Parts: sequence; C-alpha cells; structure tokens
Amino acid sequence: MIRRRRVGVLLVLLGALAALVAPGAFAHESTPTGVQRIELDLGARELALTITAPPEGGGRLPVVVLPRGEAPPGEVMLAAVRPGEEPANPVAVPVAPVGQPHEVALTADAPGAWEITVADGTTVARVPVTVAAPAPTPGWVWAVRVGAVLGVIALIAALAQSVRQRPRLALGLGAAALVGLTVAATAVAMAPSSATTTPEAAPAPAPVTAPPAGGHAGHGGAAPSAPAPVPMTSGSVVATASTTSPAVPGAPVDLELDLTDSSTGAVVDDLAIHDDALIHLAVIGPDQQLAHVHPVRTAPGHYVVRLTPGVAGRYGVFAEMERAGDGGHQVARTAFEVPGPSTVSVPPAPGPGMREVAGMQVDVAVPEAVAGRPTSVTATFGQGGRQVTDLQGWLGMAGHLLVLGPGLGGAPDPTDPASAFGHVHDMSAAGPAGTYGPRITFEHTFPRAGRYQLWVQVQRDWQIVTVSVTVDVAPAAGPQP
Ligand SMILES: [Cu+2]
Repeated sequence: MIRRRRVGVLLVLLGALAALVAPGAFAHESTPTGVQRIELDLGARELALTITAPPEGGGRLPVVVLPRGEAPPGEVMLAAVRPGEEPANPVAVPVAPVGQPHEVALTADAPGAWEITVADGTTVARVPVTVAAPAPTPGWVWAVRVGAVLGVIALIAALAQSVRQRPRLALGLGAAALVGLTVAATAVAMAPSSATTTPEAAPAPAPVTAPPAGGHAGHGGAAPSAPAPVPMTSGSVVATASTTSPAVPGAPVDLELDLTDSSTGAVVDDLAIHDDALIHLAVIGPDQQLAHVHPVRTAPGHYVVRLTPGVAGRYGVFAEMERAGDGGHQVARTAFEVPGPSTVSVPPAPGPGMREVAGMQVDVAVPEAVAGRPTSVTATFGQGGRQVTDLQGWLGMAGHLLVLGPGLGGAPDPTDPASAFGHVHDMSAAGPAGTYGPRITFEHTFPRAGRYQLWVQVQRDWQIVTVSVTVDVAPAAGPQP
C-alpha cells in the first residue's frame, strides 16, 4: 500500500518535471524558416524573387525567379556573394516566358551578411540577405536540464526502500531533490518568454524580419495637408533622384535614387522588405501617367529603375519604404526633370463610371466622396459581358489604389508638396482559384476637398493594369476654414 502510494507520488513528480523541462527543449529546437518575396524591376524586366532563408549557420539558399510584365527573352545571372563582392560562378536563369518560374539553389555557407546578385549584363541588383548564426544554448536551458536531472536522481534515491530506512540520508537526498527541482523551475520561470522567437533563432532572408502583420491597409495615408517642402523629422529618409543621362520623352532612361538620413546625413541602407519590395516607387509625370515600379539596389543606399517618360517636364517621385527596427513606414518625395518644351495639356482622367482598359470594361464607383470621411472606391472588371474573375494578386494584395490630392493650384500636382499622396490596398481574400475579381474595393479617407487623381492597379496575365480616375471630393458639411 505504502509502496504504491510512493510510486504514485513519484509519477506525479516526474510528470511535473517533464512539463517543466519540455518548453525549454522545444524553444531551443524550433527553427522557423523564412521565405520572402521581393519584386525587382531590373532594366526592362520585372522579376519576382522568392527567397528561402538558409538554415542557421548557412547552407543552401534556394531562389525562385518569376518573370512578369513584358519580359524580353534571355537570362539573368544569379549568385550569392559577400556585400559588394563581384559575383563568382553565377548561375544562369532563363527569364521567359512570363509566368514561368525557375528555381536555382545558391549557397551562403557561413553566417553574416550576404547579397543575392541578379545581373542582366548591364545592371547588378544586390538583394541583402542575412544568414543567422547558430544560436548558442542559453544558460537558462542548461540550468533547467542540470537542475532537473539532479533533482530526479535525488528524488528516486530518496524514495528507494534501502534509503528510507536511513532517515538522515533520505532527508538529505530529499532536500537535494528539492534544490534541483527549484533551480529548474526558477530557470523556466525566468527564461525569456519570447524564447521561441528570439532573433538569433529566426533566420531572416532580408536584413530585417518580415513586415508587421496587418500593417498594409491604407498605408501611406495622406501627406501633411499644409505645404511642407522638406520634411526633416529625425530618422526620415531623404531621397535624391537623377537620371543617368539626360532623359528624352519616349526613350527609356535609368532613374537613380540615393537615400540618406535626414538627421545624420548618412547613407540609408537598412530598408526592410515590405509588401514584397524594398522600395515602392510611384513616378508621376506632368501628363498624370503613373509608373509604380520597384527599383533594384545596386549599392548601399543606391537604387536604379528604368523608366520611359512620355513627355517633357517635371516628374514627382514618391518612394515608400520601411526602415529596419522602429523606423516605420515612410514616403520620401523628390522630383526629376525631363528636359524639353513642356507641351502637355492633358485632359484629366475620366471620373467614376464605365471605361475601357486593357480590353476590359471597368466600372469605377466612388459614392459620396467627402473630405475627412471614409470613402469606398470600387472597380468592377468585366469583359464581353462576363465578369472578370482571373485577376492575380500583386505584391500580396488583390489590388492597389494610389491617390494624389490637389496641390495649391487646385489640381493634383505630383511636384507640389501640398498634394497629398496615398497608397491603399484591397486586402480581400482570394477566390477558390487563388484569383480575384470582378470587384476590387478600397477604403480611403480623402484629407481635404478638391480634385484627386486616382490609379487603381490590378494584375492580369502577369501584366499590371492601371485604371485612371478623377474624383472631386466635396468639403465636409459645416464651416470650412
Ligand atoms: Cu509597389
């Protein structure tokens, strides 16, 4: 009878011990795998890379290259190198036809900073990747293990029949068991609660970890409604845009972006991938044409993207990015010039209603656009009397809405800092086939009354379809300043 009770007590204690030790063991063994997508507009090509982070300590670095847009045939060369190094033994990857993914396995065989280079013969894009160092077993894990083992041994010994007959020894062993188990329990209690997600244990394919979940809806928001020529808040990024050669209307030209920190003047090279890109760049011309592109990083703080400006004049540039750490989402505004006589006098894009875009009939509805109030913008896509339901997600979203507000002159002006800029997403879930449509909906609050230029963007057949809309926003009811 007594023996059975003793065994029962022993089992309960062992169970409690197992429960104590288990979390520590699992915490150390968990090694989440990071998979990250990044869009690259490299020369004339649009590529989507899917990068799987190598294991802790380094190893195989698989990369899937998916050509989009109107990719010219040919190949790009991929390699994994230390920062700034020239790619040695690059792997050739075909980049046609569009929609056809190709996987290559690169190797990053040691911890630390790496770059995936993607070269098209003219430009070498460098995507930063960090290989995590193997996480050392934390001291508290050792405390749990040693304390628990000693405690169990002492406990079993204390309960043994032969020892029971020597009360002093039993008492001593019992005390040792108590000490061992207390050490283990204390170590577990004092262990970092985030043990399963310590930065060292989570290899990140990019310089920083994944973007914060749920931070997509309506980012960008509105620019300050008061004119602010140069936003100089601490830690903000200053972008400078220039073309590698004088831009000519109708001809492709490379736009270069240099990023510096407004407070230190230092080169900014800590951008995190957010919404599948390091920088989401909106370039808006005097003809109100939008290019939403993803420049490639070619050197620290230096980015390049190819554009074909349609007309001469001054172009507004909006660079959306997130800095690592608590830098947050920010939009740096700049501009560049396409020399030549400015002969543009474009009529504004049509207002809400039906229009034909890329072979589709698009019905845009913006009911009751009032300043300061959430407004829904809906685009419904059809073709030949049928609903279009094969829209592809782009940058992880069903659709994008870019918004440019009125400048001081009353019309949307991409080079006027008074023009609010916004970038909104349709976050709806995909249909059963993984596609979207026919309805793409956004919620946006127009900061003030006036004329806005909107661009709704979706992807179909690997091509981006842009629907331009002019919206007049009414003043809010009540006295206006
Ligand atoms: Cu983008």
